[in-house]
Amino acid sequence: DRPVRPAPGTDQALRRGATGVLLGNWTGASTVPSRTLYPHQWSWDSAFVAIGLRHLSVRRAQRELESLFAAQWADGRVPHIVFNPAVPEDAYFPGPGFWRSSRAGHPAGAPPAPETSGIVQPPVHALAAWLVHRADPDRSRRRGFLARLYPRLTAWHDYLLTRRDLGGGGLAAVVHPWEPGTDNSPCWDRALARVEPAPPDAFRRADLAHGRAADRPTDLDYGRYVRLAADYREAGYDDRRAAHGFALEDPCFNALLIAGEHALAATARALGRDGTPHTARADALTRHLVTRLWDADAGLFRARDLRTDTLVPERAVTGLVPLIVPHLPAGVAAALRATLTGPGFRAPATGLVPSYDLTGPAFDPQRYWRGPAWFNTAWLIQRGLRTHRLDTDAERLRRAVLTEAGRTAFAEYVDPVTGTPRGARHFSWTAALALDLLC
Ligand code: 9YW
Repeated sequence: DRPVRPAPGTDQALRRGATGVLLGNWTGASTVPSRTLYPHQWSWDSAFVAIGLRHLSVRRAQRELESLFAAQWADGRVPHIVFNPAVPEDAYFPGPGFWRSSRAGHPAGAPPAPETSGIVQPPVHALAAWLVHRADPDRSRRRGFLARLYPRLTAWHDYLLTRRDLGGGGLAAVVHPWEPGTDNSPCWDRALARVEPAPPDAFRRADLAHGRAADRPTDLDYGRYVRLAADYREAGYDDRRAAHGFALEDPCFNALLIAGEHALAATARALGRDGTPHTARADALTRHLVTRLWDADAGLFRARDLRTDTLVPERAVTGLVPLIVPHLPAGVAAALRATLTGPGFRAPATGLVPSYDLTGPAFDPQRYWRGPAWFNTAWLIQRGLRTHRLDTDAERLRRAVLTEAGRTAFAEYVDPVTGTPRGARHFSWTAALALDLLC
């Protein structure tokens, strides 16, 4: 008997497809975001992947997070890339030879192995660890999963709340456009314009071998990314010594930190400890987020540029992600919902959420974080809509994620106007988060 193939477009076919992507991108200890474009382990990708993997194999989901945290630095930072030593240096730029993390002696304290980058990505990990635990609490307890991860997660958040409170206002700052995970978002344009680009012969882009140039950041962007990263490296990745020519407070990054503190409170309680210090931190962060980043006139949160101490005028999806914060002041969730369903963020062809305001001056439907719709932000926003009991909107977004993930063969991102898939296919977090929304 031949196995019956599920009809395309059904939830069963989607589950099978998503499973195939996650199995195919698993390397034995972690998952690559994409076999072609991103051949190492990325920090927030791993957290999203673990959230999906828990429905296939709780053990693998645990492993995904554990392998990432095995590369944590002594100062608590979790690096944005953990390099696979089996992958050649030229497969991805900037590779281990650029970051040189294992170079002995710098105060940030990178491990001697594996090689990693020196910057960070949004802190989705505490939430992911809690969701992985919840998938099979008995098994989690038997393996001591939460007990082992909890001190590491706490050290990670401590790093962000101390060394990275560069503005002194109680929020964590990002010091490179790769840190918020939204590399070339128009939100970073003004701050980046102040950065002297590295000369073009200082780097060789590996991404263009696998991605269309029109879908990717420009060479000028890359010149500035390289300059900022090299400057940080030369300061020993020491936040007290680094000049940080780029320093901003991103609403998505900080909202995830808040959601993470709530997850740590639950984690502490599950371990028989006191969760209130985490709840207190979440509450304080929520107050700072609203005070420093909420823009009532715009109906969303904005990034704050710490070099000018002003809010960045651009409207991006990252300003809507704080919907995942549970205790927002009255009216904020409703205002975010109104923005989400208004002309700037309702993507006509897909029902997904564009990465940047459709009516904004820098909108580009193809180029990476300057317009295309991404699945991780849609997943976060649908979770946020549920948090605020906006279930009809959440359900609509959930269906859009499932439909678009299946239709595009788990694309990295999608043109929000035409629905054309862009970037990589068989992209891990697209598969993982679709799987999560099916279960
Ligand atoms: C790059 C891996 C990463 C994501 C980021 C995304 C991109 C790396 O890919 O950055 O080479 O530009 O912007 O969010 O974690 O999927």
